[in-house]
Amino acid sequence: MVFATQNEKLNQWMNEVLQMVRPSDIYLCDGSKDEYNRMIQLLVQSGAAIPLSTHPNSYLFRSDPSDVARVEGRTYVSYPSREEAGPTNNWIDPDALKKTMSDLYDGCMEGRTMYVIPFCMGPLGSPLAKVGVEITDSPYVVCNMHIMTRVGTAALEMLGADGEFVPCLHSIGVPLKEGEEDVPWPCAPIEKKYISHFPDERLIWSYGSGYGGNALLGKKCLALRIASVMARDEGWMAEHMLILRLTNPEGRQFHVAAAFPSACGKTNLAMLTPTVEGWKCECIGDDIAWMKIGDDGRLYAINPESGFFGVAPGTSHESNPMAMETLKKNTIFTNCLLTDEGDVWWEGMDGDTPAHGIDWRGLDWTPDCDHPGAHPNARFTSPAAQCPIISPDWEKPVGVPIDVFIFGGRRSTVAPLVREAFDWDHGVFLGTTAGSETTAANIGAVGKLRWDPFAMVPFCGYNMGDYFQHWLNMGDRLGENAPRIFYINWFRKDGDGNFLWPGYGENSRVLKWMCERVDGKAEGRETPIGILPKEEDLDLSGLEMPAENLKELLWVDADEWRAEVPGIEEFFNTFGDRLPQRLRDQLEQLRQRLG
Ligand code: O2Y
Ligand code: MN
Repeated sequence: MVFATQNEKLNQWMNEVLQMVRPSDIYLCDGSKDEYNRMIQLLVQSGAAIPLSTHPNSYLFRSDPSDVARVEGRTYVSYPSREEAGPTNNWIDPDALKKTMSDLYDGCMEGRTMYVIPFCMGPLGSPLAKVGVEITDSPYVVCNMHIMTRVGTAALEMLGADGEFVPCLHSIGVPLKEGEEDVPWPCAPIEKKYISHFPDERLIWSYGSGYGGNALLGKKCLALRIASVMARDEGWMAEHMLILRLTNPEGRQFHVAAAFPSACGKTNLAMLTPTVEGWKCECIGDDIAWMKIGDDGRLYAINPESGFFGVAPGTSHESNPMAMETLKKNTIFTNCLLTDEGDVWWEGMDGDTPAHGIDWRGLDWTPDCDHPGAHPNARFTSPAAQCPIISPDWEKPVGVPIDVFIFGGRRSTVAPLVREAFDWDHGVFLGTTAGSETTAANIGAVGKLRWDPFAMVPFCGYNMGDYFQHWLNMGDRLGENAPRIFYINWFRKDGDGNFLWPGYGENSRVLKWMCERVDGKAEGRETPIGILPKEEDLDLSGLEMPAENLKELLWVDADEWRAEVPGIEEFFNTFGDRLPQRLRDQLEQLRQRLG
């Protein structure tokens, strides 16, 4: 081996991988700026990265058209028994999966450099932080990991001689034969892609994709799928949640953690610009929260990431001005349109649509093309520290104390704007029954309800029935210190198909009501499905909204809710006897309250 670290276990693993993948070179990342710049220059020279004229130190990448998003169908959670993975995960027996993947990994880095990326998830030195080491043959992954995690020497120091780390093996799966020319985005065909998790071993093996969550293994693979298992075993929580801080005009701080299925505006809420007078919002994280009970009995949250991997289309100064500021420099763009001025553009951005550009596939594009210029899952990777409203405490090692949990989903009917759970068990019931209607962005029928408990279906590393029980257990331990739980729906529509609620910054009005509930200042109104604000409880000052809209937003129709119950029951039955009895009891209580 060319180098060794202080950590014998790491040395041994690197050696094993080295023998298997047989790279032409090996490089240990130190995490420095200089390293990032050298790597980017390499990518510019190879034609994979395009420097932008308009954003300092920022680059555009175009992926292979077959490699544009997380591939849930090729993502596996591998335990000796299928039951452990549960009904929401793809499963293959670990021996069989390892055999298949070992054959693929055999010589897969020939002609390429094997990069070793030590990284830390969570602020360095935090009691909640975890170390991972990703081995990859993709310099694009190295650059993205630099932004999304704390890479390099500091992570190795944290690991020390006998610290534990999560081994994350990644290959794009395209060895380069001598003299063979590379392509800008090498990757394997779909049937050879595997995003595999071996939770019993705390091990990740990813093959064939260079994109996002398939390849930046600290994010969904480690910080959610593997971490959710660690959290269950160690008594903490790894959740698919943004974290934000609200400060009221009197200076009292409230910390909120919120989980939504995709396409519900999670990044926008994480960087909210409040419209409600005197309230301030700070961002702590936009995607993942790790939470542990502190010495005072409260639940403390950290953001394990150090960057945002945000979806570009739809991001604008109207929907998310803070994200637009964040991505002005030091940003990697993937699959956006390149304008003739050397800028990036995507559908839903403010301003004029460019008359001409080069689309995400590298082809000439004009507005009359029948396809978008940017891929709908085009991304920006930006340092979180660049967000103008990043909280000064976003890297506080102990985290921030959570007051409020929010779950939500996209429903055009039935679900009101906001409701509060009666208690913890009812809140867990609301999280379990979270779901969204499918939109044109999903595959399949539009408008069909898709269950996504806690927005964790693609990310829970074990049987979700047990995961629900873990939530109940955490509530038992938190007791009176448990955060209050709310459920929102920003997306209710009127009979003509128009959204009833303006959304974006106006969502601060709903958050204000939640904080007032925590503060004991807002009374609310009991309904069979939870506690709703009375119409006068919501601060709508300065907002022009017809009275009938507000009525409809807060309307609870018992008949409509009774019609929901069989669907919930059917969904619950998919978990068999792993579904906690306490959740069946909640369903029964709902049925009774509805009469
Ligand atoms: O397509 C991908 O690989 C990205 S998915 C993603 C990225 C950032 C935050 N959340 C998600 C998600 O799928 O929840
Ligand atoms: Mn996410």
